Amino acid sequence: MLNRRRFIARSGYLALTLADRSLAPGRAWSRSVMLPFANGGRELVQYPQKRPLIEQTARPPQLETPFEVFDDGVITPNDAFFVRYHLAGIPLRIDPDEFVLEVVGKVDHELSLSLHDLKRMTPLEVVAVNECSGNGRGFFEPRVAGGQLGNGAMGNARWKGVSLKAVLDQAGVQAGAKQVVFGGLDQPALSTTPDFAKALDIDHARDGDVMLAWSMNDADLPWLNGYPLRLVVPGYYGTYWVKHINRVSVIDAAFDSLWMKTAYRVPDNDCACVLPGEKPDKTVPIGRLDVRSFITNIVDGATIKARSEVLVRGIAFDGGHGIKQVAFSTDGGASWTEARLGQDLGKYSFRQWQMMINLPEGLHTLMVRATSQGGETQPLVPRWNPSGYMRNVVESLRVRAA
Ligand SMILES: Nc1nc2c(c(=O)[nH]1)N[C@H]1C(S)=C(S)[C@@H](COP(=O)(O)O)O[C@H]1N2
Ligand SMILES: [Mo]
Repeated sequence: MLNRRRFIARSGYLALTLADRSLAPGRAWSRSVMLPFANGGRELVQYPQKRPLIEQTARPPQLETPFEVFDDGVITPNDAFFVRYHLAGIPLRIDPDEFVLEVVGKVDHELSLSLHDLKRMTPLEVVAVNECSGNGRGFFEPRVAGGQLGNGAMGNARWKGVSLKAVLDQAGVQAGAKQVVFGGLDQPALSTTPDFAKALDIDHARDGDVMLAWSMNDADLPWLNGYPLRLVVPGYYGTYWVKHINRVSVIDAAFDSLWMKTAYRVPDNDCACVLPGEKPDKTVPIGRLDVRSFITNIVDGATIKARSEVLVRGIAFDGGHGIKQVAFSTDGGASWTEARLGQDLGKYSFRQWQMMINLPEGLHTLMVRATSQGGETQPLVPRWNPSGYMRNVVESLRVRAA
C-alpha cells in the first residue's frame, strides 16, 4: 500500500518519495473520520513513518492526530504526531552526512556545523508540547478562514538536542544583536511566495531552553516532523519550531517577513481576542501556549454506566508555568471538584489527570478546567480572533448515564 509513497533508508542515505496522491489508486485501509463541526469529514491517509492520520491537506502534507491517541499515554508516539507545513516544496532527499547548519550574521565566527559536530556538544532533553496556533480552529463561531482543525494539531514528546544558546555562544553573538532568524530546507513552490522563516528575540533565543533537536522520543526525528534537525521552543506555539532547520541568522533589527509581520499575529490585549467578527486595532506576534485541558477517554454523546464509579481522565498543559490544578464538573459548571494529577514530566509537558465520577440516570454535562502555576485559567466562554488562534475555552461533553 505504500508502493507509491516509498521511504528508502540505506547506508545512511535517506530519501522520501511522496506520491502524486491525486493519481493514487484507492487505499486498502481507506477510512474517514468526522470532526465534530460542519464540513468536518476527513480522510485518513498514511505517509512514511506515520500511522493513518487525519488529512487536512495533501500538498503540502498536513496531518492531524486522531484525538483518541491522547488517551493512550502522556507522550505522543512519533508515528501519530501531527504534521504542519506551509510550503509545497518539502525536502525529499536529505543526506545526514552532508547536512550542515549554518550560523551567520552578527557573530564573531560564522559556523557550519554538521550533525556530528552538534552531537558532540553537551546534550539537552526536555518533554514539551508542540501545539499549532490554529489547533481547534474548526470550532470557532463564527467560523474563520484557515485549516479547519479539530483538537489534534498538538503533541507531547521528549526532545533531545543541544541548546541554541551553546551554539550561539560558540559563534559569539555581537553587540547590537536583536533577533535570531531560523530557516529550514523546505521551499515555496512559487518564487512569489516568501520562504518560511521565523524569528525570536535574542534574549529568548539565548534562554537555555530553546534547542536544536535531532531526536524525538529517543528516535531520529520523523521526516515529516523536521528530520534531521528542528528548533524546539518550549512553551511557544509550533510556528516557531522550524523544521529541517539549516540556517540560524543573527540580525540587528526586527525580522521583516510575512511570517512575523502578517501571519501568526494575535490581538494585542490580555485575552488575545476581539468581539466575534471584529478586527483588532493592534496585533503582536503569537507567543506562549495558553492553558488547556481535555477529557481523553470519553467522547461527546457517550453513554456511561449510571450509579457506579466511572473513571474519567485526560490531559492538561500550558505555556511553561506547569499545571497547578485541574477542576472537574459533572453539572455543567455549577460545582467543581479537584482531579488527581498524574506524573510530572516537567512544566512544558502534558500532565495527565483523573477523576472518579458516579452519576444518576440522565443527561449530564462534563467540564474540565485547568489552572497553571502562573494563575492562568481557561475561560468558560470561547474567545475569538480572526485567525482562529489560541482556542482554550473549557471543553464540555454531554453524556447519558444509563
Ligand atoms: N520548515 C518548516 N518548519 C515549520 C513549519 C513549516 O511550514 N516549515 N510550520 C510550523 C508550524 S506552523 C507548526 S504548527 C509546526 C508543526 O510541527 P510538526 O509538523 O512537527 O507537527 O512546525 C513549524 N515548523
Ligand atoms: Mo502552526
